[in-house]
Amino acid sequence: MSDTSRPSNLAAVDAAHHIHPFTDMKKLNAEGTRIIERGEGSHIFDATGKKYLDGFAGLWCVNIGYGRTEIAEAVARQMNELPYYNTFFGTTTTPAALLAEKVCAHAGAHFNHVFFTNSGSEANDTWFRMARVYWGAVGKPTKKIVIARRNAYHGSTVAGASMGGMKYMHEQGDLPISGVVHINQPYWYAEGGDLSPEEFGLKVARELEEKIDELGEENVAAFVAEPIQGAGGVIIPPATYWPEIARICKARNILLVADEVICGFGRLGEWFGYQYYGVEPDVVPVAKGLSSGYLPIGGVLISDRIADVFINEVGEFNHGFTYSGHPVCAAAALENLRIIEEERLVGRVRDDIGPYFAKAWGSLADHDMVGEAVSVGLMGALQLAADKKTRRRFAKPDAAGTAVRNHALANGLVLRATSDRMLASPPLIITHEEVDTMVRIARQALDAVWQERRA
Ligand code: PXG
Repeated sequence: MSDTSRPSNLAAVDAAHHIHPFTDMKKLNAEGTRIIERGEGSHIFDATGKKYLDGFAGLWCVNIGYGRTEIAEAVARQMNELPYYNTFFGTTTTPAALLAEKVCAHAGAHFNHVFFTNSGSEANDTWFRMARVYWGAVGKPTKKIVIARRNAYHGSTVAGASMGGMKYMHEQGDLPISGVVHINQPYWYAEGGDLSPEEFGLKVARELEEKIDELGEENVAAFVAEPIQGAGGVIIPPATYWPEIARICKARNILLVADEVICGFGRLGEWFGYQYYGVEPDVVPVAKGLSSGYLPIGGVLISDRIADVFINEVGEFNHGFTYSGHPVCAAAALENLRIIEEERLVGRVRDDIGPYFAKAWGSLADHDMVGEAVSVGLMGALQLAADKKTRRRFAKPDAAGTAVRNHALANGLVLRATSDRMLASPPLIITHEEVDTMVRIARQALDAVWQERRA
């Protein structure tokens, strides 16, 4: 039996051998890494025994909370029965087929098919190829360009990072690849100027129409966007934005791709973010909350319009992963969805904990350092401001965000900072009392940093 118990020098072992994602390794090795050992409900515990309220659900994913033994048991059962088999050569497995059925059941009548991947990045790289194959098969082979947005996040693989709008990612590895162009994001606080949020929402949505017309509708395959940008800072679009985007995609005959990797599976109080915004996409990449992060699994839902073409016209789609529909990951996802259904967690977010969170989190808007405190469901952001009246931001926005995050962490709350926005995305099972604790610690952190900055 392999030994995974913790040696006393684990931090040194990690520093010597482990390259972390999105991490300055020299800095991390100098500061030392935290070892997370255990999770229970909405809490995690580090190796020193310190307890943290996880206001971020791992990395936007542990929707059902930690320590759910039902999942461990479902996984163990599947491991013992069939730890692996592929879905390539005329075979399937019980969990893969049942999961495909269940995911589609929540997605709306026009979604009846899913292609499984291991992650959100792979889901985005998968539909990037699918979209081009689709248009080729329907006699429009020049429709190839994907329009995406600045400050979007769609993953770290080549197509995913290209469609993402993170400049610091594009700078590494000569991205974006050709065939990907970016338009502005609906970030009113930072970029809305004198326009009202509603006017600004329409203006940035119409950039899509202008870009399609500039490129030629016959050259554009798809537009991709997160219903609410996650890693970019929980950018909640003005109410005018999504209906206008949907209108334009329909009018110009381009595929609408809603990247639901974060918003999917209940975070916004609906099964999917597009349902919250009342729009009907053609393609939906998912991951994270599909298994609540217990095991890696993602997928791409395709609407009947696309599935019909793939099934009846394309023949073989030359694409797939060894672990597409992995039976153990699919078993974990199935059990996760069963729990979300049985405990009515989506309705709980919509009717109970979401409104409670909105009120509690929104109360932070009265803080001198908070420009806006916004949320939808259990996805929230605090915009830090040097002068909230003029929407002036700190000269060093990253430093302000990091300082608030570090204060919160020291006091037992995990919050994420994207530049000068503090992000919250707690497990869907978080209690009212835990929300109160989150807001109390966040306020203490804001107070402390506001004092330091003014000192
Ligand atoms: N799309 C969206 C909208 C995401 O948020 C991905 C795709 C990629 O998924 P995978 O499973 O390949 O990581 C994501 C992932 C952050 C952070 O710092 C966010 C993500 C990943 C890592 C860090 O907020 N989101």
